[in-house]
Amino acid sequence: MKTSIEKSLNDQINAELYSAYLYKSMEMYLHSVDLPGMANWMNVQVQEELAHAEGMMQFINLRDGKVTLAAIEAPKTEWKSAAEVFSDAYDHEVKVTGRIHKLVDLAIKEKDHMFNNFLQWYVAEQVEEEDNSITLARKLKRAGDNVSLLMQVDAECAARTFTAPVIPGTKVGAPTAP
Ligand code: OFO
Repeated sequence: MKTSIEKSLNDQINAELYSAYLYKSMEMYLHSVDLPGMANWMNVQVQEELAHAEGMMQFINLRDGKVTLAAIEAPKTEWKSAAEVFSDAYDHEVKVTGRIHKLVDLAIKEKDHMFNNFLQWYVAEQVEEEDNSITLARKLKRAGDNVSLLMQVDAECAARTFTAPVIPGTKVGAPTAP
């Protein structure tokens, strides 16, 4: 794998781990304001982000590259409301989408078709990542200070469970051999 690709993918691993760290911080904030369902939703999101990073690490290893872990930036720790949390999550996902698209541009520039093919799962995943957070951000904005509506959204979020995503070409989410 070319050095430029190895470096950019290592940077993206750091960004995915930062996403996990940011969502963990959001989870802790939501616990602190007694919204355990939304905290659960964020906990699932943390696990998703770790799976995204793991898939990239496995891809680098498969291509005989080297994963180099770097410091993870400290996340924001306070928000004004749950609505602000999910609105921030959406803005963050839009940024991540932009980063993934830049990686695709690099794969095309370097004519690395394996890398491009690998990235397409992440391109598709970002549609869901953006939609999940904007849907909740909108619901919470509509709920405003209405406690019963807020509790309704919290109950919905409590039902979210983690299923490891299946990332093609990696062992992430792959069924274990009998
Ligand atoms: Fe890894 O997709 Fe969210 O950040």
